[in-house]
Amino acid sequence: MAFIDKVTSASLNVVASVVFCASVAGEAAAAGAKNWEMGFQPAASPTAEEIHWFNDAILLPIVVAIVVFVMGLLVYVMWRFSEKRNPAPSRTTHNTTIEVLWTAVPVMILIVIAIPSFKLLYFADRVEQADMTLKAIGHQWYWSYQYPDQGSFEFDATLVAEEDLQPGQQRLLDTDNPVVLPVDTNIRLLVTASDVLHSFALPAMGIKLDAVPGRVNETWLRINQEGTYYGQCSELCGTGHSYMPITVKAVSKAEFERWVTQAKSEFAAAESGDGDLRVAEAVGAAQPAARQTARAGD
Ligand SMILES: [Cu+2]
Repeated sequence: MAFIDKVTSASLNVVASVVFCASVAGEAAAAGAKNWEMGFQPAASPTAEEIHWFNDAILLPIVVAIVVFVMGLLVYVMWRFSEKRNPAPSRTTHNTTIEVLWTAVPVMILIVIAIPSFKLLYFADRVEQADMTLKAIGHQWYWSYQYPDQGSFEFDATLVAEEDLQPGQQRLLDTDNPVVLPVDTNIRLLVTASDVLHSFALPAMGIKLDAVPGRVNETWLRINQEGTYYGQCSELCGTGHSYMPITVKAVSKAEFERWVTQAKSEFAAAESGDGDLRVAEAVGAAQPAARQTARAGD
């Protein structure tokens, strides 16, 4: 008995230390991607948690089973029907049973994948009760952000150049004005673009949403841990495509309120020269000119 007790307590210790290491690693890794990372970044929002579950519980087992089955068949066929064992091959070309099977079984596998997949799509689509809204606008080549519920201030977030990087900042991932968001808050995320297609991608939140000019796409996030999270534009949008990263600083609610107060005054000056209005005016001005040109050509 004593031996069994020792073994049990030893194995419990191992389990406990593995769990502890995993949770510590999870905490450290929450702040963005790591070198040589193979899997997903640790999930920092409910959508990302659901995506990880979908991958680990549904997709991976199915993929592994298919690979093992097909590899097994191949090995068996190579062995059983080699020239040595099967010198006079059969001339069979059709087999109804097996043809029905290899059509019906993949269809059933796709249905098994589709049901949780659709559930997940609807889960990520929008949140019932949003506590605040963040609007991200893609430009060539930076993102700008609006906080309509906090006084509607807006700012641009541009890449920190390599020579300006501060200690702890990541090359090609840190921006001069990180998006500050509160943890444990349902945040509605609206995404659009001002010029060409961009895509707002934030792996730790399970978000990848197209930014389409003239259209607003919606999703949501609820960050469950303070830290810095990184994302990138994920739609080829021109030569500066890789230079428009997304830096999110998740802070406590109290810290967020402090930041809002400071950001309102900081970005108010920038807001007085309304960039969007100027674009609208320029577009409006260009249209009559284009029509006149067309008429002149008639
Ligand atoms: Cu882009």
